[in-house]
Amino acid sequence: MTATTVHRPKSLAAFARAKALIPGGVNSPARAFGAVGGSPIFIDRAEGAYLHDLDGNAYLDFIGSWGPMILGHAHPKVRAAAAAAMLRGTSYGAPCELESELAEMVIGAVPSIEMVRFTSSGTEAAMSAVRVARGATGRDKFVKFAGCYHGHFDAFLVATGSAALTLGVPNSPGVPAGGTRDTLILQFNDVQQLRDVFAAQGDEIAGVMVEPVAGNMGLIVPTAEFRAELRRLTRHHGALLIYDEVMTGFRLAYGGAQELLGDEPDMTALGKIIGGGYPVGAYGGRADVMRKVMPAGPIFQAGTLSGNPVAMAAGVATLTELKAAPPYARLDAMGAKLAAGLGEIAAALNVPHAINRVGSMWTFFFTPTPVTDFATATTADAAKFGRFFWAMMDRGVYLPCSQFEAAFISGATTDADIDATLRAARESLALVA
Ligand code: KE4
Repeated sequence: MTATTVHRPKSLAAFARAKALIPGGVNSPARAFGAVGGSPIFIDRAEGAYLHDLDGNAYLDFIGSWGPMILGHAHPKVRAAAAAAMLRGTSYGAPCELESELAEMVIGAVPSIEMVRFTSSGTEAAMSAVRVARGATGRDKFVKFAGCYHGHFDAFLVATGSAALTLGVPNSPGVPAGGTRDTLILQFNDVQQLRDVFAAQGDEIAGVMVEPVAGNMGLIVPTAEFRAELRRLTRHHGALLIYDEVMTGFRLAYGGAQELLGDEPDMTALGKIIGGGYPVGAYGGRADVMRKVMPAGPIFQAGTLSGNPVAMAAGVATLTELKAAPPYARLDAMGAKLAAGLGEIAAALNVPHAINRVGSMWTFFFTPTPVTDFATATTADAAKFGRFFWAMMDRGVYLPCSQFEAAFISGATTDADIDATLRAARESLALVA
């Protein structure tokens, strides 16, 4: 049963058709609306800040394809670049200059990246970065944080243990115990636990992978102390610090979260925005480390469509636009207005809430508890979020379909859109209060 009051027969029929063909009717679980109930809405087209479904409904889009669409959908310059590239062929299986053009832009933008390798997804980028850290250090163990998501690589798919350090155990069938044996799960923002782990095992740890601003348990901001200790301890013990900026890269600043925060990891994983809506991931970092990647070095990694010319062209067009007309100040101002407005509305309605935001990334948590890590994030009332999600959807506002995801404001969003969102939120929060 879903809380929607709008009948969307064409989406329902499309979902029924898809479920007979594709597991769960979707090609990525996050889209199935499992966390909010009901059936996913099938999209007919997207333009600017809006999605349009098969039943003719329009929605102000706060997912933006889970981050990539910072310029808005179907941006004319991105569309034109991809179309022009397609006229020259869609995939060569051989190098082309567009790969170097996007590489130069990424290296020029991201402080920690001296050399970069493109992949076709963020998962490939993150998993390759871990393989490189292991190959470069000769060590097997690596650290991730409960609630951070780095894609579906076996070693990342581990249950989050108790508050104390736990060796990861798989939380998906098909992942052998050995696949996660060397994954250490810690708590985001827990400085003491980090110190304890490195004191005990620091010289066995190949790397630490972290979302420098977490977006996959809802938005959570790292403390300066946590980030400083991550850098100090990894450097002291010869482990590589890997920032997973698949979501935050080119989102929070042109140089990503690391530019905004003034941090310099050893490696960075990227994705989403750098493809402008096409499948692109990337990992990069210190030249001495990246030169160990095959064929320059012995660490293997490959991909048929890595560096695809059409995707590279879309990425170049996207980053060119972001550099020529940086949207970050306006995105931050709209984010601030939205967060303040939501807070005022929720307070007036006595709805317990916590709002976390950095720039254009934000999450409204249905909990009175400040959300600083996975444990506090999971105090949120996910069922209430599901009712809020559908109330907003029925008012033409498309939020991420889970309490534990970040929302994204796009550069195509206007102040009038933010005002309309606040009007919809006032009605929706009153309904679910
Ligand atoms: P992809 O393999 O989905 O391109 O990237 C994996 C990934 C890696 N690192 C971070 C920080 C990420 O956020 C992601 C993917 N993000 C999810 C949304 N939370 C993608 C949505 C989906 O899985 O469909």
